[in-house]
Amino acid sequence: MVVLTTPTLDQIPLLKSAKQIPHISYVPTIDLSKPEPALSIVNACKSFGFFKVTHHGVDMELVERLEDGARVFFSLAQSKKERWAAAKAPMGYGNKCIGLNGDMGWLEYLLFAIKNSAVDQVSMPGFEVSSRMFCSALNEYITAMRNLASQILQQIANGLQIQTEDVFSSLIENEESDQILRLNHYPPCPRLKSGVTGFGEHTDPQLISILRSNSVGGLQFALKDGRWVSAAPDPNSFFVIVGDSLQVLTNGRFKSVKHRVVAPEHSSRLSTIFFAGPPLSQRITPVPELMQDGEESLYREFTWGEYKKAAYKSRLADYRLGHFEKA
Ligand code: GA4
Repeated sequence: MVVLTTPTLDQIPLLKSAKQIPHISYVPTIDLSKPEPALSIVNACKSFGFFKVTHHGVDMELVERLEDGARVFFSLAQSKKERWAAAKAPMGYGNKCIGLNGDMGWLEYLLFAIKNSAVDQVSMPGFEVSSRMFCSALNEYITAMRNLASQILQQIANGLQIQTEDVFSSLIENEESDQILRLNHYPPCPRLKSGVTGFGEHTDPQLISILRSNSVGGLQFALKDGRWVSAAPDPNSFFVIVGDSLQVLTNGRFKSVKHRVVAPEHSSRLSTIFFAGPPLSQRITPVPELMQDGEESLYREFTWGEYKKAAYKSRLADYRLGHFEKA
């Protein structure tokens, strides 16, 4: 029998000086309905490693359906939710424990591996009736996120003046592409402590991640100078986050951005993140068309599968690309 021990609040770390984190006065915002967003996207990736997209064409009714399903799931009895935990780790339901190496945060979540563009078998004990509807919302949402991610990656190739427009997007459009959908629920945190870590600082290993939340804030980004800023929630937009793999594919022209979430004090934060990764066998190496004469790769060659394996051996805040940098 698997015995699950749930960490208590006093085991969750506090974010240093989280209270003083100012709101970022300017979030780079890309209106996808306007012509030629490529250069603005590339500039945002270079200067910030994140940006927001508006007029993205994603059906907000679908977003609501997914959020409703998530709310129903997270309000199930703890014992029911945990029946969908250990057997699938690191996928499935998780409560306060993040990854496999002792990281903890003030949240519960669902992680879905995506196989052939759809969630890998959702069979949730105790959630059978709602799970069919939830599953179709999940799959429709995944399709929408994949299309959005492809569109953004194509614009990135255009903005970098790479002739092969699909050089990045083709990596995530393959049936074998390794993608994850994550639903995070941050319950209001008892006011015993403030600045409790919801999800600790980290960079995402994939190419890009697309994050949407309800109207409860908490998301923070590290700027280039190391200062942390809070991003006001914007339920109608999507945040796009540069991941480690895109850093390597651009030979460091883009940097993956550190981000984290501070636990909410009064209301529940719900967020959904789509992580766009390539097939496991894909070599992650700088795009030749981007390299200037005599420019060498800053990284040793590796496949996405190798990077992912190394990521799962690391702690959340580790600088994972360090192992793959050339001396
Ligand atoms: C960070 C990005 C995604 O949420 C995630 C995370 C994964 C997990 O929660 O299982 C990891 C983390 C993330 C990077 C390092 C390892 C793996 C937790 C952790 C400590 C799903 C992913 O792909 O990498």
